[in-house]
Order: sequence, then C-alpha cells, then structure tokens
Amino acid sequence: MSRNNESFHSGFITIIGRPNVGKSSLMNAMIGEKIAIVSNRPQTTRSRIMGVLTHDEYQMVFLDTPGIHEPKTRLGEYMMHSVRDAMDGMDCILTILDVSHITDSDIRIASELKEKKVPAILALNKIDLVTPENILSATARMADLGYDEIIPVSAKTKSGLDDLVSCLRKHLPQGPRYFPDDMITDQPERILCAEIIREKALRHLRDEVPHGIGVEMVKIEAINDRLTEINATIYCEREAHKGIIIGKHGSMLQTIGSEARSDIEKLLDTHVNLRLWVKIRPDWRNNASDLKNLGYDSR
Ligand SMILES: Nc1nc2c(ncn2[C@@H]2O[C@H](COP(=O)(O)OP(=O)(O)OP(=O)(O)O)[C@@H](O)[C@H]2O)c(=O)[nH]1
Ligand SMILES: [Mg+2]
Repeated sequence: MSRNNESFHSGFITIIGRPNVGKSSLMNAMIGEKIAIVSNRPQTTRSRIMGVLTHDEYQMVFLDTPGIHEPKTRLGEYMMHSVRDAMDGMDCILTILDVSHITDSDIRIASELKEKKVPAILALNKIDLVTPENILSATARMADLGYDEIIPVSAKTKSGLDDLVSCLRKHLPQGPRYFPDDMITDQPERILCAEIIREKALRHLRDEVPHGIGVEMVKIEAINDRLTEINATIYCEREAHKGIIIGKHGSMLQTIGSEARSDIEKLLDTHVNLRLWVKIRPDWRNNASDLKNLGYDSR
C-alpha cells in the first residue's frame, strides 16, 4: 500500500453539463454508492453535491452540480450559483454529454468550459443507447473542442467507467488526502433523507408538479438502535398540485412514502417510521426565506 505523500494524487473534479445527461448517475456509479438522487426529470440536482472516491493511491473529490440552464426562478439562480461555486479552485473539469442526444447548448457549454486552465475530460454518457458508429461520429464531432480526453461511458451498464477513472487519475496533481478514507459525501443524513423523498416524488409525479416540489425535514430522531422517526413536509405551489401529490384516498403519498422509507431504512440501517405532510407555499421558488428553509440558501 503506498501511503507516502509523493505518490498520492488527489483533487477536486467538477462535473458539469446540461440537465438530465447523467451527471449524478455517473458520480454515483464511480463511487459505487447512491449519493446524489437521479430522475428522468431535468433539473433534479439543485445544489452542489460532493462525492469522494478514495483509493490507496488517489482521492477524487467529485462535485456534482445542477444542470446548466437559463434560470427562471430564484431557485434556478441559486442552482446556477452552485455551479459557479463548484468551479472555484477545481483541479479538473469533467463535462458530461448524453451521446444519444447532443444539442447546440451541449456544444456551447463544452466549448466555454474548455477555456479554463485545468485538465478537461469529456465523458460521452449513455453509450448503451446508441450504436458504435454513433459513438465514433460523436467523438469525431467533439475532437475540435480541445478536451484532453474524450471517454465514452454508460453510467447504466458501467461500461467505460474504469477507463474514465484511470483517465481522471492520470490528470490529478499530487496532493493530500482531503477527507478521511471512509467519507463518501459531505451531505448530512437529514439532507440525504429529504432528497430520497424528493426523488420518489419526482419519479411518480408528472408534468409541472415535480419542479415545484421541496422537502423539509421536520424531525429525524433515533428512538433507539433499531428505530428512527422521521417527519417531513412536501411543499408544492398550488392547491391542484397538493391533490395530485396526495392522490386518490392518499394513494400517491403512500407510494412516495413507502418507497422513500425503504431507501431510508437501507441508508440508516434502522427501521423507519416516516410521516409525510403536504403543504402549499405559493411561488416558494422565488421566496428567499422559503428557499433558505428548504436548504437552498439564496444569496
Ligand atoms: N440509458 C441510460 N440512461 C442513463 C444513463 N445515465 C443516466 N441515465 C438516466 O438519465 C436520467 C438523468 O440522470 P441524472 O443522473 O439524474 O442526470 P443529471 O445530469 O444529474 O440531471 P440534473 O441533475 O437534472 O442536471 C435518469 O433517468 C437516468 O437513469 C446511462 O448511461 N444510460
Ligand atoms: Mg443531477
């Protein structure tokens, strides 16, 4: 085991890209744990989320970020702030594209990012959805952007992940262990639990409802070694949305609650009593104090 400082490499790798390209999925896949929630809705990730991958010879500190978009609310502005914050002092940029759906805005983001003076890696994600010819033509199309490496991957099948990790390792500078070996994220338990609830809501709700959802942990209390009690409130923006979230005879809320409980039980390794409420906060995504209460500290 090499523990001396000279052969140890480490650094902060900021993961950037358009919404829904698979940034959070890729970070989770590289670390081998579910740290950031994932959904097929754009703008799932709302804050910078740290994930740490520690090996005998390196430590990669990934910063998963919200998908880059034109903000329309204060929440959106906060999200784009989080992206800029995560770029501060990074050692490497990891730009992600969805190879099955490359848009002009992908190309714009990818070329602007390359202006930075740190190594830049481009991962073409979702290769499981396209043919080898598509991968080759996408790689050729991106070749001019000036990235140090272009790596085809699939967060879903894990194909190409080892190549991506070794490529990142190659570009990391010598450095210290920033975090203890057993630390995989900086997200506190209460945030992880709130995010799991939001993920289940995103999974089951349609149309415009998911974007207006925020989850507040009201209580998380270890009753004993085997039981945790959690009370949480799901906020939405309209009366009609509240009805949809609760569902017929409470069926939707029950589905969200039981899926969330099962994941939270695995996370906490205890039984969980989960109680959910649904409340309306009109336009909370534009209200500074609501944003703060829901963990999106606006500036
Ligand atoms: N087929 C396939 N689907 C993938 C892959 N990676 C991610 N997905 C799916 O793509 C969707 C978006 O994934 P996320 O990881 O939430 O994407 P993101 O870039 O973090 O999205 P935002 O947080 O909204 O910016 C989800 O439905 C994932 O299951 C992949 O390699 N292959
Ligand atoms: Mg994400």
